[in-house]
Amino acid sequence: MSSINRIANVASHLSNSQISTNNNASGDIGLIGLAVMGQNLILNAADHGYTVVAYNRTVAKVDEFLANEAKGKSIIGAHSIKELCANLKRPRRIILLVKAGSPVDAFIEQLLPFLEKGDIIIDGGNSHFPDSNRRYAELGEKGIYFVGSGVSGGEEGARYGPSLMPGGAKEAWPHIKDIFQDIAAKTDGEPCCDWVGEAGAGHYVKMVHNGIEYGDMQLICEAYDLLKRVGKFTDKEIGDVFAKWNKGVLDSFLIEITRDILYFNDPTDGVPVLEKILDTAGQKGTGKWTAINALDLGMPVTLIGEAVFSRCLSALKSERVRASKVLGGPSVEGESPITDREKFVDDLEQALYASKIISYAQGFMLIREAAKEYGWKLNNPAIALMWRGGCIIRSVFLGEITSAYRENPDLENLLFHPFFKNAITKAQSGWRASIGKAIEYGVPVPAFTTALSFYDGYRSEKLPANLLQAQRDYFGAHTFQTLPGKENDFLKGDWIHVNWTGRGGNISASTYDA
Ligand code: NBP
Repeated sequence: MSSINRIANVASHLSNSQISTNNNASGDIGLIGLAVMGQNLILNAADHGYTVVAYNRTVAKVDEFLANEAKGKSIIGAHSIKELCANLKRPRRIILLVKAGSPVDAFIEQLLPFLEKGDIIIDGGNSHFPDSNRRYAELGEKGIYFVGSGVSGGEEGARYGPSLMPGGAKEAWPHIKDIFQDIAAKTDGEPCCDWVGEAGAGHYVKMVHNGIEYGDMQLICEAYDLLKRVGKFTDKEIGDVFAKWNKGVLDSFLIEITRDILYFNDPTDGVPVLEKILDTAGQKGTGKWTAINALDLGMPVTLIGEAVFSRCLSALKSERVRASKVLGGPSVEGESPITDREKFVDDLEQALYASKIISYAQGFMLIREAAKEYGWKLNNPAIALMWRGGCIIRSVFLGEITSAYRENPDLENLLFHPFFKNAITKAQSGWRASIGKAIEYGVPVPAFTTALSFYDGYRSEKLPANLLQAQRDYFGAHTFQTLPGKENDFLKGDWIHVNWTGRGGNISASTYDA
């Protein structure tokens, strides 16, 4: 038997004439990593007429795949890296869909002896963007084009149309554009995939996507908690609320699956499965990366930060159980205090919507700052469009964001766009009322409240940071600047230190921006 197990082969329909076919290889694209994402992406590409060469570290999985899911499709199994490379048209295009971290570097090392200048390595895993920056630079020196591509949409997305966020060596884009856009999700006929930007920009944007996903999920959880603990709604009733919301401004994948989760009962006793799940959340780190990067760049991405911390708090289950026995505070025992259930639900919808607007505004603020910091030219309308379909945060709402950035790609802040400015103005009373109820009855809503505090802070011409500066100067001689026109003989110079106590000296600390 040939070492290459060819199941079928269809003529490549790649329209890109730049792809040289000077060897006899028939593989349009190679893929390493036959776990859930890799297998489904291969099947997706094969459905679109591409011939895919598949390889996996545990080689037995190649044969298993070929004998089952891949049977009869334009998929070639390779049993070594050498075979994989030998079966690819030039420039070779190889996608890695393996566990992020050292496995990616290990495969790059293994691939290099079999690659030629101009070949393309695409990392489709959830890699941290600094790793992608490094790989882009290292491979660039060797004449290999590196693309770090965010892939979102889970198993089903990979199979039928994910959101793809490629960035890295721009020279690679003409060679992968057709296949990427063919296999990506489509929204109103447009592919949810476009070139993001340089170096690790694709993985950066995927990281922010995941951070926003954390935020959206936390907001939904807070709405559920309020409906349950204050409204005393049953799971079925909460499911009905989400079903209604999914027909309005909140129409999105996450609202839709939440509805389905709330309706899902254990067949053995009819009790909602949700009520049997331990309330400690896990995380794989992309939300944390986003929050850390926001701190590094000095951007107030507060909602994602709260969403990450909420998961951390949830993980302290045994401590919370002990605290619940000793720490007092308001709670609703017995009947719900809510008399107008319809208004309660409508207010909550507005709270969710307004908080979500803030979260996306913060996410795009971070992307804007990253572009400045890392010297990337990022395509904001394309980013919004890529998130519009195929991925976990897909929603109707992202269509509005796409339009806003198409109108003005350099929009300073989403909140300045008339659509979002009006939406948040309209949502405000319900947003504040919902938070008021949560505080009154002792239900934690960190994402709702941080969103509102950000909004109130962002729209404040004056914040109490004057006092903060005074405190810093008082104890550390950190100096301060005065408001325009307030300089005088006592307060003079660019950076001023005051001897607040009469005991300190006149030496100031070096200034710095925090
Ligand atoms: P996994 O993240 O579970 O990775 C499985 C693959 O990695 C297998 O091919 C496995 O080979 C290989 N692998 C591992 Br594990 N350790 C390795 C090592 N030390 N050296 C070489 N190969 C190694 O698969 P996945 O869930 O399909 O995800 C693939 C990538 O896509 C990941 O980066 C993930 O974060 C990302 N992603 C996943 C999703 C999702 O919904 N699952 C969504 C979006 C992105 P083996 O078969 O020999 O063990």
